[in-house]
Amino acid sequence: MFCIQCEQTIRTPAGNGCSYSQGMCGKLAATSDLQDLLIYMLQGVSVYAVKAREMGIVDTEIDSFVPKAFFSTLTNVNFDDDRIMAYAHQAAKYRAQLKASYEAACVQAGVTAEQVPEVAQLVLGTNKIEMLAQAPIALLNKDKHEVHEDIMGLRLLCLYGLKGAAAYMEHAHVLGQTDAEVAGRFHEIMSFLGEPSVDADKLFTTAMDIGQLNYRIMAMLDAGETQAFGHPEPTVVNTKAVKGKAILVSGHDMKDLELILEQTVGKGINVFTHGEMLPALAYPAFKKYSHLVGNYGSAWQNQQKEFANFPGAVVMTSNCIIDPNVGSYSDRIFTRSIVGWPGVIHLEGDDFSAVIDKALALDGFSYDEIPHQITIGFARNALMAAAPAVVENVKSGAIKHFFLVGGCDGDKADRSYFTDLAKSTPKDSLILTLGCGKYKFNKLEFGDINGIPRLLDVGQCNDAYSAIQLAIALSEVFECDINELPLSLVLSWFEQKAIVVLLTLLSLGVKNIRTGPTPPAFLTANLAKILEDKFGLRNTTTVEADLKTMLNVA
Ligand code: FSO
Ligand code: SF4
Repeated sequence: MFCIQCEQTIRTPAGNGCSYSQGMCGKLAATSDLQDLLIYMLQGVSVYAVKAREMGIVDTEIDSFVPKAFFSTLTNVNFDDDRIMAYAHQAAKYRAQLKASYEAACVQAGVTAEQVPEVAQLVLGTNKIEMLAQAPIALLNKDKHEVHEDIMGLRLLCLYGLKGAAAYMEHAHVLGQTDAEVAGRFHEIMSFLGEPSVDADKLFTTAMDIGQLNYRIMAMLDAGETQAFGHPEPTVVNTKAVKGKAILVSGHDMKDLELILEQTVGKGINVFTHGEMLPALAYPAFKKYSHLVGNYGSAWQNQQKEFANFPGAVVMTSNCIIDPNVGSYSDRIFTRSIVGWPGVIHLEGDDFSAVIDKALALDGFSYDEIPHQITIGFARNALMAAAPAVVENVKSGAIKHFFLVGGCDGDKADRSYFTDLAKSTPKDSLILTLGCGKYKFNKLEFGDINGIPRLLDVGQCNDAYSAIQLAIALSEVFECDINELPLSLVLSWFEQKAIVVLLTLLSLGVKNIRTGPTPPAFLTANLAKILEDKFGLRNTTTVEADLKTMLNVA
């Protein structure tokens, strides 16, 4: 196995990356190898999707399948070998289908079908033993002794960035948002990455293209969410237990939350959000459900404790899942869509009765905790509505600086940087949050500036789109470049969604972003230097030193 896609990857002087029998996340070598083989097969599908498009053939089912199956290979998404193998076999079927359509179209047009690269030619093994024997051809660093480490780093930056974009494509697709042009571009990049390039310039340009593509995808997702559920509005949310039977919904997929809420009406079950589902509580469409009672718990890395203590059923609609056997709740957690854990019940379709039955059979909370309330819901519209007041306060000098502290959480001790940073920001500054990293400090009291809360939660990690819109709006009002705004971006990265959000920001020309707690292990010192020279991208240092620079830079 070789996997180096997340922040917790194994780092040793001899070489970085999880490469022994098991990754830090618990992913076994066989699962990792099968995931690489799946990616290889998906790249082969994309090769034919590109060829088919040249002949005017577009298959929307396959366009949606490829990013969805790719999503299953992100960190903490799917640990179930059988499911990964099933995706690979489905990819083989789709590839054959596209190949047949392409070749038939060539015959009809009187042209010779083009030769396809090796990545589109593999005859996939029929069982696990055969597939594992094939895995070495798909190993991401298989030619590490032949290529420069910077090239390897750039390839991985592109592949992992595209994974993040694929995840957002699937989130958008669930909400009915697809775009044939976006899918076409996605296939082109997927196909390009299937023939490992040694051209640094081309790889760098591709990384920026992935960032641009993801900007369009985040706009699609924003449209999907707001068209389906309305625009988030500032909302006070309880974060404590409420007496009664209970279901906890985690992950990013609000369509699942809606189905669960509809199917639990009148059943005497309280529904709670968890992790990245917290922002759902701010959408108007969910406010009609009085049994959606609040948020329980915090970010993904605490789930083994929080799910173990939750006396009801748990649904993981997307990342991040970790071993449910540790907290002994594997019999009451359910996975959806691309998520998988061996032995855990996986639900397809729209029927959640298994979850409801489980929740009814469990005790639920026997007590009410004293409520603790937080305010959320400052996505695009709410931010824009607040923008005139914000502008006034900037003009009067009451607001001097904006901090965007976004991204993921994790359990490393040095992530306390983000709590310390938030606590140390000056009282005349606003803090925007997004992603699950906010749980480090979102229950603290930050006060307000002339009625504007100092802590404004924009939403999930994909709601970076809303934050970008606010920055663009402010730069228009103040007639300056985004980089001239008194705005500092600090990203706590963990996995591939954060990588693609970073690529999007860089591709939009946003400079001086800080990332932490540690740099991606696949970025070599050379690449980090290039990104610093070109974009001012740098790693977090100490809160004190960073704050000084951030406030001066403005
Ligand atoms: Fe967190 Fe996990 Fe949203 Fe990520 S739940 S870590 S960036 O998958 O998706 O913020
Ligand atoms: Fe290691 Fe992260 Fe890959 Fe898991 S996802 S194997 S922890 S690099």
